[in-house]
Parts: sequence; structure tokens; C-alpha cells
Amino acid sequence: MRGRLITVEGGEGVGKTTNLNYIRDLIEKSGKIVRSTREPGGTPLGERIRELLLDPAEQGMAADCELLLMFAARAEHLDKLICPALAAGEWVLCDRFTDATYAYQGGGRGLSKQRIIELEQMVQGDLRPDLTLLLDVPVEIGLKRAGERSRPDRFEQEAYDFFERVRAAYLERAAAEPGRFRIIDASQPLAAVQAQIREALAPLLQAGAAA
Ligand code: Z5A
Repeated sequence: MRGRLITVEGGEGVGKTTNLNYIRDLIEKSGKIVRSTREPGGTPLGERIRELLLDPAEQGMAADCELLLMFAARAEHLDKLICPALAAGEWVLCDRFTDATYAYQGGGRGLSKQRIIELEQMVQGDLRPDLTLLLDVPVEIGLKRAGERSRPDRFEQEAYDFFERVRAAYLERAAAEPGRFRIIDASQPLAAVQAQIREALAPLLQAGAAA
């Protein structure tokens, strides 16, 4: 039986990385084999593309170049990791996926949604995540959390409005696909965030256990 694709999304500093191992443990405890991965990246070539995309020295990168590099890395990721793992019955847990393209390149950069839909169809065919956890916090909280860490990457150097547009685009997608998305209030303390994550995952894990 095909595995499941679970994606974790949200703006800067919402806690995706912090919660990824927790989510992985929950899935493993239900008896599944899990592959944790991320986008852009997840394969040797994809990680090289990621370096280009995040490099602050590439500040002037054309928005279409950024969009195509995201999908180039995704095509490699699907070919080398995601599709083979799902076909082998493994579950794939991915830190960001195509919803991030709609949010950052569509919402943030203002690129045409139709063009993203076409690239999504070309690169993914009918493959879509089975469940998307959208970690949501007000932009000022996320930026404050992210700012307390490392040197800002190319995206983190964007202006505040950019991240408001990203958040709005994510919330719009979640509202349009309530069956796939679960919105997690990630402004809460970690224990409360993880309780919401447990609840959001439970139906899929129970269905997976029964299959
Ligand atoms: N991107 C794109 O534009 N288009 C695409 O299609 C894709 C990606 C796939 C890289 O992503 C960039 O690629 C990203 C969008 C773009 N933009 N940027 N930058 P990334 O996922 O690698 O980078 P990120 O969004 O910057 O991730 P992040 O800043 O590392 O955020 P996070 O992983 O969600 O947060 P975190 O590191 O887990 O937590 C941040 C801090 O908050 C940390 O100190 C935690 O200890 C703290 N934290 C976490 N949870 C809590 C709670 N609940 N309370 C208090 N403190 C907390």
C-alpha cells in the first residue's frame, strides 16, 4: 500500500524544525517507517539548489528564476526520494512543500497562481500531500523567534509586508482545502502546540493502522 505524504508548513520561525522530530516519533510509534526530509532540498542536488536559493549574495535573483529553482529541486526530490518511498509504503514527512511555493512565490512575490498550478501539475502529476500541518503565528512573533537564531538568509531579509502576504496566502489555502489542512496555533507554548499536532495527526494514523 502507498505510504502517506505529510507536510509541515508556515512562515518564518513558526517552529517547523522544532516539531519535526516530535511528529516523526508519533508516526513511528504507530508502526510506520518514516522518511523526514525538507524543501527546498532533500537530495544532494536539491541541497545544492537550496544553497543558491538561500544565499544572501543572490539578492537580485529574478522571481521566475526562484520559482523554477523551487520546482527543479522538487522534481529531483520527487524522483529520488518522495515517490520511491511512498511506493515502498513508507511515510514521508516533509518540512515545506508546494504550499510554500503558493505562499512565498505566489503570495510573497506576487507571481501568477495559474503559472504555479501549471508547474505543480507538470512536476507532481496528481500527487498532493495527504495531510498538511500549517503552523501559524502572527508575523511579528515568528520573525522575533527566527531573529534570535542565525544570520538571516535571503528570504529572511525580506520586509515585514512580504511575510504578511505569505501568511495570508497560507491561510487562504487552508480555508480552501479544509480536508487536507490542519491549522495549528503555534503561538502557544510548545506543549500546547504538540497537543494540537497529536490531535491533528490522530485520524490519519488511526486510518493508517487499520489499513
Ligand atoms: N521556500 C520558498 O520560498 N518556496 C518554496 O516552495 C519552499 C521554500 C519549499 C527555507 O525554508 C526558505 O525557503 C523559506 C521559504 C523558502 N524561507 N525562509 N527563510 P526553511 O523552512 O528552511 O526556513 P525557515 O522558514 O526560515 O525555517 P525556520 O526559520 O527555521 O523556522 P522554523 O523551522 O519554522 O522554526 P524553528 O527553527 O523550529 O523555531 C524558531 C525558534 O522558535 C527556535 O528558537 C525555537 O526554539 C523557537 N520556538 C519554536 N516553537 C516555539 C514555541 N511554541 N514557543 C516558543 N518558542 C518556540
